[in-house]
This record gives sequence, structure tokens and C-alpha cells, in this order.
Amino acid sequence: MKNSFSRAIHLRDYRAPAWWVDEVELDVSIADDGHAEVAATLSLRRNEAVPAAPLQLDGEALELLALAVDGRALPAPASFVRDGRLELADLPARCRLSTRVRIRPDLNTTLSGFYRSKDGYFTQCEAEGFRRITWFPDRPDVMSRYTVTLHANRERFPDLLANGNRVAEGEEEGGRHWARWVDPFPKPCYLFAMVAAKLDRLDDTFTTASGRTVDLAIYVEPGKLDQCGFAMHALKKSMRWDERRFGLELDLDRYMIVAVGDFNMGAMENKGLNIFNTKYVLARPDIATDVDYMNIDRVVAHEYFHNWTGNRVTCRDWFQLSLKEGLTVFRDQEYGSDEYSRAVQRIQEVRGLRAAQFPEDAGPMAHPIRPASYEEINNFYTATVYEKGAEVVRMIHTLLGEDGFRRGMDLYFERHDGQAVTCDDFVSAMQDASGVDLAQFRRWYEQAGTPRLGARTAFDAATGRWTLTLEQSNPETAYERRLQEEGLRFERGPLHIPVALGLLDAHGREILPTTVLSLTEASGRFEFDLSAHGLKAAPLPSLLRNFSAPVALDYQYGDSDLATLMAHDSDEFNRWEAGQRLATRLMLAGVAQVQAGSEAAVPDLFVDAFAAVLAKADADPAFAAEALTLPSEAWLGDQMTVIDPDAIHRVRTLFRRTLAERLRSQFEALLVRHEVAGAYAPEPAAMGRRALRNLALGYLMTLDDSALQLKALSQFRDADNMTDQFAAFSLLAHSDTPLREVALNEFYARWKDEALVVDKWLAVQATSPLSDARARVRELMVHEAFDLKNPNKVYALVRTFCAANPLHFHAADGSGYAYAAGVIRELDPVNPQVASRVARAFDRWRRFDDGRQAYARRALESIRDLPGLSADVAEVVGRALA
Ligand code: B3K
Ligand code: ZN
Repeated sequence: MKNSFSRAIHLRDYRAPAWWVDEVELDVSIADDGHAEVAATLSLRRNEAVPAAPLQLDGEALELLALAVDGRALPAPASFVRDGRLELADLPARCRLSTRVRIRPDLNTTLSGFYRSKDGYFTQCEAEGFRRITWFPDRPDVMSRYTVTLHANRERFPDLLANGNRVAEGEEEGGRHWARWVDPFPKPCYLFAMVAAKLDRLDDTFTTASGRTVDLAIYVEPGKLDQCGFAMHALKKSMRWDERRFGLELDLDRYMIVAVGDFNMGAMENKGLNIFNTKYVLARPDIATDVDYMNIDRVVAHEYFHNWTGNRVTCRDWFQLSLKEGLTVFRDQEYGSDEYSRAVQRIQEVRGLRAAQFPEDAGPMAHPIRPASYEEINNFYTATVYEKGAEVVRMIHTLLGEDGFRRGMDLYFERHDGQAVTCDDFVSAMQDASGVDLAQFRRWYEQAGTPRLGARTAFDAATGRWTLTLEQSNPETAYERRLQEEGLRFERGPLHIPVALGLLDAHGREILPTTVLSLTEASGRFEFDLSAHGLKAAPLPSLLRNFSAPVALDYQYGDSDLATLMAHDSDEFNRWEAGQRLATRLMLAGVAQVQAGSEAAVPDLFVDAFAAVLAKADADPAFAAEALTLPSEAWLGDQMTVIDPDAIHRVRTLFRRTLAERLRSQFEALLVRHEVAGAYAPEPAAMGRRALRNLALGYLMTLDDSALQLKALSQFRDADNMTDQFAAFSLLAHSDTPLREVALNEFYARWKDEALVVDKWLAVQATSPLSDARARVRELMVHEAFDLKNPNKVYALVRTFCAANPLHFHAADGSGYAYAAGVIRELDPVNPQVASRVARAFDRWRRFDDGRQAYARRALESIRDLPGLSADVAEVVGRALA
């Protein structure tokens, strides 16, 4: 943990390392009392390309026992350590440096470095965890070959794993054993991994396109072998997909995935030894929902794809994080689109982007996908770096086309395989391979903020000329203000925005198929000759098809234009988008009415447009489930100058209930029609039908009808799969009826031994709209099911409450804020990374009324003033208060 006064680190200060580490030999011995000794020998070579400088190694929470150069021990090793750095001057240009340290994995609650989870030991090194294992230049541009020998008690830790291939193993005295692993690929230390545990293993093999047979293994806690079949299936699918779509084959003889229950994030792409949160490995029809299956598929693929985009070609420094994350998210999105419905995947991605990234751009943590400065890199594994990063890669794909993009990828690997590079190198490869000028496009990497794209149209019926005027504006964000304070100059300017457009006539027939325009100036005029179509009225534009750029579009669509687009646009994404736009507009009007003291009403036009989607739902149930989902309370709030969570909740509830009343028989018919027969399978068509059916049940449950409640209860009790059980359970748990307690008790009693299902039980209570939600969440903090040390539990209960229950987190009496601040203060000394993620819930605090702001400020200050506050939380809270 760094101290809270640590200064920002700047991209412009990047210097190549003065020393390379060609080889690393690690000898790790886990003692029976829970500590471990790590002996490291680094083969050092001076980097002749930069001026000579002392060797500097990073270390954190290490007890240095011995230090030697070329076998000669240096006395008083601690005297070489200052401010968390071990510095050695006057070393020979090539030498071998040996260190021996003691570490305490049993006490390591940060889950960064080497730590204990249940009965085993695991690592997490990205971004800067390796320095908690041994002294090392902990930066991604130092790439080394690793040989790792692990020693531990054989009975307790039969599985000793590290990256690469096991080359030797043996017995030792005292019931101990050892194993040696060699990773043939040079790698940065953030990709290092080791595991010592007692695990069950699922084995499989995969024959690559070039005919090599690779061993695959998934390791899980004993007794869970029946829960890893799907992850293995996903792994093989993604391996095949990467061969087909990108011509990329696995380079290893052995690929392992280890699942662990205590893990800060989703998963980690360590070379040949991925370590995963159990949430993204374990699945069985009765314990995992369709959404869980889909997430497992995507995360397994994501980590696998990193083997090329991230591991073979890695980042020069952490400012370049989006080089590997944006690109790999783009790749896993494309995988998802090829495996499931492309339109539905796109809708879900954009919904996610708007839920997390747009507010990030609008809040105190705003940063571009390649920030110029940071205090704590772990705070920058953000929606911006990941999801906006993927949007930026997607725009390059849109501008270059599939073939051009593929040539760019090929050139990128040709040039940079085995290197640590920058985002600029990636863009250059894309530009050079395609001939498309991306000079101005690069601004997306350095400019924060969600651009607003204004559109105006004019039509001359006499000549058939239609004109589109586009204007972009790039509002200043918290990021530029901060750069200024840090004395960094920055000029904002227009971005290169690809705008995909189609045109419809008054009957909804397409008269211009999708065309991509490039807006490169602050404003641009685009003319179209439509005389051939003999139009009497202006055409209806379908703008920003498939969400061709991560911008906020301002165009004055009429309500009936939106209804036409909803019904007829050939671009499925924009069919969905039109519905969201219409719903957002009408619901915000309702909020204004409520605020003015009158009652909101749901216009007939909206019910009719909605009914039209319902009528066509059978053609594509997965799409219909998306199109019939109203914009979230958080999204509605983000559109307001001052967010009013109570009025928003009231109006959204009213809209849902009105739709249910008016379309009751249609919803009931869906329930019957889309019953999925046969055994559960996480397969796209069935998933879509379950989603639609459970959406219908959700609407019907707003009617407070006891017959429907009993229907939900029997679905809850009788479902043979978690998707249907969980859908009914959530609805019952959020209903103000006696069945609520019945469902909560039965669900817990049935699943209390399945940690991931208990997380669902917690999360459902955290999102409850009922009036006792806050009291319940507080009570659950001391329930046996909760554990502050386990990130999944904190995310399920605390973060879900703060991030997904705006009604109660933003309670007018400040109790939600006080609760969150209390948890953050308690969590910070335990696990700063997780505490910091929870603290992000305060990002929007200035968007609320004065009363709420006063409470939020007090809560934030109480965190800021915590003695010994971590750098992680200090950065987030400091920015929020700035
Ligand atoms: N690369 C890891 C994330 C590491 C986060 C460190 N705080 C997982 C991923 O993006 O695939
Ligand atoms: Zn990733």
C-alpha cells in the first residue's frame, strides 16, 4: 500500500529501463506456519540504449533476508532499501543478483501478490503485485524467461503450478514435495502466476489448426468438477474462433485455468496459467443463470484472447493499458457476436457503456482511454480503458472494414510479436496496413469526455436533395482541469467520428442502406441526391447505426418518427435505440410532471409502439426482451441536471405498471408460448425465450395480483434451472407480500453452501426497492453469509447496493452514503482495491440536490480523513472532493 501522499505518475516521464532481466529463477518454499520464503536470482543486463543508471527494484511487504551479486553476499541488505525501492549502483554490465525474502501470504488480505484463499495459495500480479513476491523491476517493459521451483507440504498442497511446462518434480523430507516449471516465453512479471493447493482437475485436449495437440486443464476446489464443463467448452470454442477469425493459434503445450473464490476482479490472463474468479468458471444449470453462462463464455474467451493481445504483444507501460484491454474486449465482443445474436450483444454492450462509461466521462474520474497521469494504476481498470477502449478499436474496424482491420492485426503481430509497445504502435500498424489516414483519429486516445453529436437535416422536395449537418462538441471534463493543475498543457480538438447512417421513407422502407460518413471537423455538411426516390416528404434518418461511435446523439426526432424507426429500421440496434429514446423522453416528461406536483401519464403512442414490438416478439425473443426493457433509473438520472431518484423511481414504476395493465393478455400469452421444453441448455434460442418470458413475468408482477404471485412462487419452486428460479425469486423478493420472506428463506436454506448462489441472494436484497432495503443491507453485513474479506461478497451486497439501487443509496436522509462510507473505511485497510471500487459509487454526488450533496460530502470527508488511507481510495475520494 502506498501512502496517501504519493504523487501522480506521468506518461511524459516514461524512460526505458536501465536494466533488462533476461532470466528469473524463483525458488518458493511455503512453510507450514503460513509464511513463505522466496529466493530469486535475476540475470541482469545493462540496457546499452540508455545512459547508465543504478539498478532499481520495487518491493512491497517483503522482509529482505539476504542479497548477493554474482554469489557474493552484500552485508546489511536493508541499507540498500529506501522508500520501497532497492537500489544498487556500480553493478557490472552483466551480473546475477540474488535476493531472499520472507513473505506472509496468510496475512495478505489485499489479494494482490501471493495470498491465501481457503486452503490454497494463489497469485495476482497485475498491475503491481509481483513486487509483493520478490524484489523486481515491476514494469511491463521488462520481459524475462522464468524458471520457478515450488516447495510445500504434499498432503495439503498436492498441486504446485506455475507458468509454462512442468519439467521436474520430486519428494522432500518431512512430507514435502517440489515441482519445477519453465515458461519458454519471455514475459513481463505481471503475467507471472503460481498456485499451491489441493484441487480437482478437468482435463481435455485441443488440436490446433496446424495439428499440434495441446493439453487443457481446469482446476477447481474439490467437489466442483461437475461445474467446470461449460468453461472448458467455452475455452475450446474461443480457441477455434481465434484461429478462424484472426488466424491466431495457441503457442503453448499446456493451458491451465485455476478457479479461486477470493479474487479482486473477474480473471487474469497469466501466461498459460489463467487464474479466475470462481464466478467466471463454475456453472451448472441449477446454480448458474443464462447471464452467468454468457459471462463465463465471454470471460474465458477474453483471457484466452489476451494470449496474443496482451501477452505476445504487451504494454510498454501502464498508460497503454487500453492497448491490450480495449483490443481484447473488442475481440471478446466479436466472439460474442459470432456465437450469439450480434444485435443483442451490441445492445447489451452499449447499455453497459452508457451505464458505466458515460458517467465516468461526466464525473470526477474522467480520463481518456490512454490517461496522461495516474496515482494508483489499479484505479484505471475502468469502463473507459476497457469499454470505451473497445469502442475506439471498433471505430477503427468500421473505418478500415473487416479485411483492412485483419491486415492491420497481421501487421501489428508481424512488427511487434514479443515486444512491449504503445497504443501508437497499434494505430500505426492499422494505418500502414490499410492506407487509411488515422492521424486525427489518434485524438480518441488522449481526449476524455463523451462527445455530443448534433445533427440537423434539410430536404428540398423539388430537387430531391437531402442535407445532413453534423456538429460535434467535446465538453471539458474533470480530466483537463486536473491536467492543468498538474501543469500539463492540453488542447482539445475535433475527433474523427465515423457516423453510420441509413434513410427510411415515410412508410419505413429503406431508401439508403447503411453508409459510413467521417466527421473530422467541428461541423460537416453531407448532401445526398434522393431524386430517384420521388419522395414527397423528408426521409427519416437512422443515425449512428449500430452505435458507430461512442457519442451522445442530439437529433430532434418526433415521437412518431421514433415509433416508425422502432417498427421498421433495418438496423436492429437502432430499432432498440429508437424505443429507448422514446421511453427516455416520455419518462423524463413524466418526472417533470411529478416534480411539478401533478401525476405522470403514459401516452397511448408509447403503449402502442410497445405493443407493436410485443406483437413481433416471437420472431426474435432475445431482441424483444431488450426492446421491451425500459431505460434504467440511473440512465434517466444521468439525463437530468439535478437527479431526483424518488421521482424517477415513481415514474418508472408507473410506466411498468401501466404497460402491464394495458398489455396484460399479451404478456400472459408470452408466458405460455415461450415455456422452454426439455432439459436446460445455455443455447442462444432458449436463452432468448427465457429472457422474454421472465421479462413478461416481471411486468405482470407489477400488478399486485395474487394469482400471478403464486405463479411466480411455483416457478421459483419448480424450475429445473437457475435462470427461471432466479427470475421468479428476484420478483418475489422485491414484492411487498408475505411471499417475499418465504422466497428469501427458502432460497437461502437451499443454497447456503453454494457461495456463488449466496452472492445472488445478497445482490437481490441489495437492489430491493422496498422501504426496508437499507435496514436489510445493514443487517446482512453481520449475517453468516457475508464476509468483508471476500470481494464477491462485498460486490454482491455493498457495491450492488451503492451502484444498482439509486433509490436507496441516494436516500434523502443521507443514510445510504453514511453506510457506504462506513464500509469503505472498514474495508480500506483490508483490501484497498475493493474499497476503491466501492468508493466509485460517489462519482455522481454533485449531480444531486444540496441536501444530498451535504450528506455525500460529509461521507467523503470521513473517508478522506481516515488515518493511513490507501492510495487507491485516496485518489478516488480526493478527485470526488476536488
Ligand atoms: N488483466 C486483468 C485485470 C487485472 C486488474 C488488476 N487490478 C483481467 C483482464 O482484463 O483480462
Ligand atoms: Zn483483459
